[in-house]
This record gives sequence, C-alpha cells and structure tokens, in this order.
Amino acid sequence: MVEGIIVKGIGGFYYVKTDTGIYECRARGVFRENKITPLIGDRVKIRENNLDMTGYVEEIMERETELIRPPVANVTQAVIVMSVKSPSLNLWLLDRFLVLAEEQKLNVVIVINKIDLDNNSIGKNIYENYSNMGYKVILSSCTLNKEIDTLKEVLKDEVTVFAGPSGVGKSSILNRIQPNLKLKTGEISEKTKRGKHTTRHVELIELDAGGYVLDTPGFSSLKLDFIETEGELQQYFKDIRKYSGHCKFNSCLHVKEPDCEVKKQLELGNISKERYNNYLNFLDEIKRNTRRY
Ligand SMILES: Nc1nc2c(ncn2[C@@H]2O[C@H](COP(=O)(O)OP(=O)(O)OP(=O)(O)O)[C@@H](O)[C@H]2O)c(=O)[nH]1
Ligand SMILES: [Zn+2]
Repeated sequence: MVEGIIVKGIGGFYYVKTDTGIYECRARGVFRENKITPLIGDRVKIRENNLDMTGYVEEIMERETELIRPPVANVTQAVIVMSVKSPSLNLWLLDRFLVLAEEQKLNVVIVINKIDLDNNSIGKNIYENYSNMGYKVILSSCTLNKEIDTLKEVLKDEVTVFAGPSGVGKSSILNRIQPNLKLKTGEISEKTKRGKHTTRHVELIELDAGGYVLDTPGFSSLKLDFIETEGELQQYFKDIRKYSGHCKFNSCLHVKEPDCEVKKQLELGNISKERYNNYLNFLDEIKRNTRRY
C-alpha cells in the first residue's frame, strides 16, 4: 500500500499522486455501498500495481475541510482575487467571498490584481483597510509581473482554491506562477464587460515551487444559506468579531442595541462604513432566509 492524494477524477477513475508516480485507481466497492465518494484532494491509501500504474483506493483519511462547489477535500487556503478595473472593484463581493472562506476556516489571502490600471489608489485603500483586519493583501499585476513571486511563496505547502469574479485575472495569475499550465484566459467581452468562464473541469495541480492549486474557481455559489442564525454572521467578519465581545449584550447583533462596541468602533473609524453596511446587508438576507423555518 502507498499513500497519496487524489488530484483528478474522471469517469470513475481516480488519479492518485504518490511519491512513486501517479496511479489510475478505482475505488473499492465498499465505498459505494457506504455511499462514500472519494473527492479530489482526499489523502488516500491505495493498493497499487506497479506494472501498469493502476490501483484501488483502499482507505480515505479523515478530511480537514470539504468544499461543496467545486467538491474538493482538504483545501487549506483561499486566494480571493479582485481587480481594480475591468471589472471594477466590488467590495460587496469581496466581503461576500471573505464570509464564505471564513466559514470554511480557510487561510485567506486577498489579491488585488490589475494594479497597473490603478490611478486612484484603490489598491492602497484596500491594502490599508484589510491588512488592519489581519488579512494578507497582495497588490499584483500580471502585465507588470508584480508580486508574482510573493504569490508563489504564499502557495507553497498549501492546497489553495482561487476565488473571485470572472475576468479579474485568476487564470492569468496562475499562468504567470507556472507558465506550463497554459490555462485559458478569456478576453473580456466589450459588450458586457464580463469575462467568459473559460476554466472548467476540476483538477488539483502540483506547483513546481511547492503546493497544490485547484484549477477551478471556488465558491461559485454565493448563497449564504449555510448560515443558520443571525448571530452566526459576525464570526465571519474578522473586524466585527474582534470587538463583539465588548458589547453590553451577549446577543448583540450590532444593529440598534444600546452600548454596542461595534457601533462605537464604527464611529471611531476602526471599522469601515462599507464593511459595516455589507454586514447589515448580509444580516438582512439571513433574516429573510431563516424566517421561512
Ligand atoms: N491590465 C491588466 N490586465 C490583466 C491583468 N491580469 C489579467 N488581465 C487580463 O484580464 C482578462 C481576464 O483574465 P483571466 O485570467 O481570464 O480572468 P479570470 O479571473 O481567470 O476569468 P474567468 O476565467 O472568467 O473566471 C484577460 O484579458 C487578461 O489578459 C493585469 O494584471 N493587468
Ligand atoms: Zn454590538
């Protein structure tokens, strides 16, 4: 038996990367009987046949994390990519992706790409605001090859999913990091200013500099329906979470309650208005979602 990681799955075959090469494996029948489906990213033990590099998946190790869309196990990090222009920066979306990544307990890195197009210090403002919250923020440019080496370093030893709206440069960044990937990049259609979704099947790619990246963007569903109570949301806002313990009421949602530390910090400028407004907006949505039950 050898240990490995499932890097690809096609038509009932699992491709397991091990120290001795990639094996084309089937899953043992017992998994199907127990309704367990091996996932990309699963760490597995296989019974291998070295003559033809095939094998059987015998055992799946316990999963650290499990993303649903795309279905992949053991992702450790999310790189959330936004661009300053084309498409222009959308803070609502950024905060949305942050909530999704925080909920999965992933290490988060924010990349503001196309910094070559930034003539209004958009990148600098994001850098200051989100670094303050404790996020690593990288201002990158594929055209100028800026901070690509920093990103390589960030991906080392991690299993990373890239996320972000279409056209911000996710594929371009990965191609810069590892030129032999040749991921298709979509020219932004001038009519709609939206990129075409050119990345498709799910595969874990091992990087020469170390680490794995998923070749498909994560969090394609932006729904917050996994959040069951209004009180849960604040956990996924790093800046709000930091102060919420000092509110007068334990159950404070930081909306209209008296002696609210979060609102005090908002007044002091330690929490940004945009962030707070997005928090209220998401809270409203969760309120509407939960009322149904
Ligand atoms: N000016 C500038 N353009 C860039 C930069 N990075 C990428 N682009 C361009 O932006 C467009 C979209 O890039 P992609 O890499 O396809 O974006 P994506 O996020 O992978 O898009 P989807 O595959 O639709 O999710 C392409 O025309 C790239 O050439 C950059 O740093 N600066
Ligand atoms: Zn409060």
